[in-house]
Amino acid sequence: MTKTIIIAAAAVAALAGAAHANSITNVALTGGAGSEMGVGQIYSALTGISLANNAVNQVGAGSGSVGIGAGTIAGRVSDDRDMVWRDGSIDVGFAALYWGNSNTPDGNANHTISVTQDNGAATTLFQAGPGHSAQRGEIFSSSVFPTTADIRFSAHNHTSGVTASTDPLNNNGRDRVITFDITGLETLNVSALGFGGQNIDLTSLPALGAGKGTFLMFFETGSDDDFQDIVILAHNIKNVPIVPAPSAAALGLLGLGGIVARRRR
Ligand SMILES: [Ca+2]
Ligand SMILES: [Ca+2]
Ligand SMILES: [Ca+2]
Repeated sequence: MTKTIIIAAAAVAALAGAAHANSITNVALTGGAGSEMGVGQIYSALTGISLANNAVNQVGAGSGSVGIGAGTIAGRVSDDRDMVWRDGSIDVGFAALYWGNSNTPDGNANHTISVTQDNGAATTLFQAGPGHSAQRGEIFSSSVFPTTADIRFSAHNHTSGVTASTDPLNNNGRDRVITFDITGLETLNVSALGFGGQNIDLTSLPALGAGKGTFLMFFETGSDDDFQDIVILAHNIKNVPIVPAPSAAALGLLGLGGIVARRRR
C-alpha cells in the first residue's frame, strides 16, 4: 500500500513539474508595425529600464533595478504564468496605451478590457479608444473579487472583432498576451512615451497583499503579433502557473496505482 501511494505521488509530482516549465510566446513583429513603437521601446519608456525590442522574447527580459533603494524588477514572466490569476483584488486598470495603424498611443480601435471569475460572465474593467474618454495613464477604480476565484483577462478589439484573452481557449489556442512583472517599480513614466499623458505613482496605489504583485500586460488584438495593441496595468494580483490537463498517460499511471492499491487491500 505504501509503495502504491509513492507511485501515485510521483505521477502527480511529474505533472506539477511540467506546469512550471518556462515558456515564451514570441513577439513576431518586435519593432511594431510601420512606425509603431515596439514592446521593448514602450516598456523602456514606461519603466526606465532599458529593453531592446529584439530582446523581449525571453523570461526575465526587462529585469533590473531602478531608482535609489528600489528593488529588482523581475521583468517578463513565463507564458505559463500569465493566463490564470488569483487572490484577486485587481486594484487598477490602465487605459489608453495602444497602437493602431499609426504611432500614437491613442490608437484607432476601441477596446473593452474585462475579467472573468472562474470562467464566469465577463466584468468590464474599462473601455478605451477613440470612442471613449479614457486618458493615457488613467487609473480606474478597483474591482474586488473573492480570493478563491481564478481570474482571466480579455481585451476585445471592437474593430477587428477579435477577443484577446489569457485563456488558452482563444481561437486556434493562441496566446494573445505577454506580461512583465514590475513589482517594486515606483513610477510608470507614461509621459516618456512622448505623447503626453499622466505618469502613474505606483507607490500611491493600495499596498500589495502578501504574494501579490504589479504587472504590465501587452495584448495582441489584431493579427500582426506586435503585442502592443493595448497595454494595461494590473495591480495587487497574483499570477499562478496553469495546471495542464492530466495527460492520458499520467491518468493511466494513476489508474494503475489505484488498481494495485485495490489488489493489496
Ligand atoms: Ca501569455
Ligand atoms: Ca497587433
Ligand atoms: Ca500594433
